[in-house]
Amino acid sequence: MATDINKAQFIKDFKDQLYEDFMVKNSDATAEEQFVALAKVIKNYVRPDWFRQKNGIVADKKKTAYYFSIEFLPGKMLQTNLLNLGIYRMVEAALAENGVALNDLVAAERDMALGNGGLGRLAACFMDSLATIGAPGFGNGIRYKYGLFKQKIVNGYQVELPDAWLSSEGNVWETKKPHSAVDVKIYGNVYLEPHDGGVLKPVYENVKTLHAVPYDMPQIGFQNGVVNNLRLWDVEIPEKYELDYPTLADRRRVEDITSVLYPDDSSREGQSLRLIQEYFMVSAGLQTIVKSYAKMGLPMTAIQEKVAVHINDTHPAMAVPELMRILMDDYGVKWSDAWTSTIAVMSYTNHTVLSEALEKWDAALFKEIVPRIHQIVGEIDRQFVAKWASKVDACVVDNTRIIRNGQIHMANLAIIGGHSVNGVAKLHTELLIEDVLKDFYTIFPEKFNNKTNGIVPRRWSQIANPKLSNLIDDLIGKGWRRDIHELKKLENLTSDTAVLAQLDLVKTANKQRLADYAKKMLGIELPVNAIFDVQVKRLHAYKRQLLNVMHIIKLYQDLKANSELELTPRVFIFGAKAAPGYHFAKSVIKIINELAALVNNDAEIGDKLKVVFLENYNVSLAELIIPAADVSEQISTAGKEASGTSNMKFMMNGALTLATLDGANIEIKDAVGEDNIIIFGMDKNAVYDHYQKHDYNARAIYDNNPEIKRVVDAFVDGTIPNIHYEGHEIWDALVSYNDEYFLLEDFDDYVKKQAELATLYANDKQTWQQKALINIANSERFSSDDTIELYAKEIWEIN
Ligand code: 26V
Repeated sequence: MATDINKAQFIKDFKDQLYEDFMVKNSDATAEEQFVALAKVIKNYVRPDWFRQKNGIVADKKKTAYYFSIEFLPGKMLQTNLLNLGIYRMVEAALAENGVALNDLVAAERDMALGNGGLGRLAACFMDSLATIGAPGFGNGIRYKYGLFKQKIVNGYQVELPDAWLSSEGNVWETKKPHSAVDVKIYGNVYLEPHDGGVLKPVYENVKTLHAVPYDMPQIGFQNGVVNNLRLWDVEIPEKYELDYPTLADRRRVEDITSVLYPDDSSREGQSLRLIQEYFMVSAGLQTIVKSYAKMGLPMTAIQEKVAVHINDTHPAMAVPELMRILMDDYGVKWSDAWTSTIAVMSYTNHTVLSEALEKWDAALFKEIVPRIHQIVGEIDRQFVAKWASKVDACVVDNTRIIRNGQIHMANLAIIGGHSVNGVAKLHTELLIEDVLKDFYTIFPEKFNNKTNGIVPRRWSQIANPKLSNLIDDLIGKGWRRDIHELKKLENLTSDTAVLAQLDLVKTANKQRLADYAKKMLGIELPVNAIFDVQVKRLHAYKRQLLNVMHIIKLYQDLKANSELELTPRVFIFGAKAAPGYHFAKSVIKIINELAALVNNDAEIGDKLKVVFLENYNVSLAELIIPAADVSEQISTAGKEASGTSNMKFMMNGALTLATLDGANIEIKDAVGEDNIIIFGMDKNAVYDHYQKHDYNARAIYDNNPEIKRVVDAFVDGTIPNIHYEGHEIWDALVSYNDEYFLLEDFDDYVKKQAELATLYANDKQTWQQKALINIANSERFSSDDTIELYAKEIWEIN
């Protein structure tokens, strides 16, 4: 075990590795070289456990869960790996004795950003938790050459640059496994040919073959000797398939398959690419899984006893027909048996209620790219309709079938082809049942269940917030580092004024750490006595960054009207990437930056208000920002945010949540009690009421509420410079197009609750810290270890 390694042995291993890789002495090595050497030493330490877990699956015939996801967003791995191996302190000390600061090596690692937001970050938390609870659970995804774009802000605008995260040698944590490569067939024609005994076998013509090569990354459990595997697929063109791709352009198109996450799908070309990505990942993963199951020597019709496949959002939903294909075409299983097995193997998580994010494919395109899969989907759809047409209303069948109006509905495929559908927070699951997937619920009520999201506590406390962690050690001992539920003990200390004062000191130190970063990046001085009010998440209209902006405009206008106004100093911090094609979201970024320039440079405003937009929000930046927050902004329109997970990270780090009753905010409220969270605005019923009655009238609010009018007009009246175009776009969205996300209706309550919390912060810091402590204590409820335990037991039935 790695925990047995002592300092002397470690330093020898480290120096040998530096010598082997770079022929350099430690004293001459760069931080990058030292990082690579350290990572390789760690990989050597875990290799025996990693190997045992991978081989144990066949040898011990263990049931294994495979988590299929188009996104994985782990961020950096060095600290997590050291911590989980139980050698963090030893390595840190040993390196220090040799003149190396571990933090410099941490800084040298690139973020692995193969994801866009909550979906990918959740997958990364789950990988850690699966290993930590000791469950055999392997990840399956794509090894993108470029991560999500790197965001730069130029003249206030978002500019997207490629994120070339892989060094010339690749990713140090991965191991390429060429001998485990498999072939994936796309395009061409398929027809079925009768064979002996009436069996139909597919004959392929003119197909193109993609060679899928896996790269494996160890997923280390927390101090338990378990190392799971995250397998990411890359594409290659071996000599034997060269003729499939005669021109350079052909070869480039193949390379594109593992080039970027979510390629622009505004053209048919782009759509093809996305569809090929999805099939590539699903087919390569499933072929491997079935092959390894076959080695167990058990009947193919019992595969569900050893294999669970999870479809994370709809992108891997082709796993359903692909497993059918492999079982029937490659292993001769008959349709009815293959179907029984497939349903038992597959399960699906829905991560959004937004209809534009529920994937649909043009059936003709689907048929062109994956003709055999198209046939199988057609047959699944035909049998589904035949079975249910006589049992339920025609419109129920119409709303739930897979192929409709020339489109293939991927969520429908995942639901029909699996045994479990889950939402990611209580309200979200209710909405799936009552609204979004209502017709499915009438057919398959037994498939529906809730699994509220969680976060991996180690990264979001011990790693992100060492100062708070040390304080917690002093207060309740170190047991919480292993068992997060021990955080509950902190509730006994909420009236200890000395503890509250210490908590305040820790928060201030974390704010200073962030202020130093802002100074370095933006040259701006942030006053750490101010409230740090933070909103970090993907930029989307439903998340309502714009509501936050409107509040800032109001404060600015109030101060300009009366410079004597008593106002608790406030720093508003934003971090957000906008999808490259999402025009509105990009306009909001521009407006935030122009508002920041206006406010920050106004001498009259001084330190009372500061606004910063920190570019390139990613996991590492989250680890810096979240511990520094006093206020966590979770202000989506009720009913729209499936769960949210940064809300959980903020509470774990002692921020107070300012929230609508949406997603997991509701469960946070249940955990901390109404007095320790600030709730505002319409609830889901109020929102749905407007939908039903069609009675929302943004123009009337604008006309009748002078304060709102003043704020909204600031977008177009020159108050904020340089936003002529964007300002009108926003004004129109709010007034002319009737404010789809109800900002105007929620504005007054939001402003009121903001003012109340500011007063509390200014007048009664002790009560504030008391609430913060209650939040930290109760964040134990949101550990992804517990969430994944429920997936393991209730969905995958693995040990
Ligand atoms: C993605 C996109 C991308 C392009 C612009 C439109 C759009 C709209 C929605 C989405 C959602 C993708 C799925 C997703 O990331 N959902 C998030 O999943 C988290 C983990 O369950 C959850 O905490 C978040 O609430 C949910 O938004």
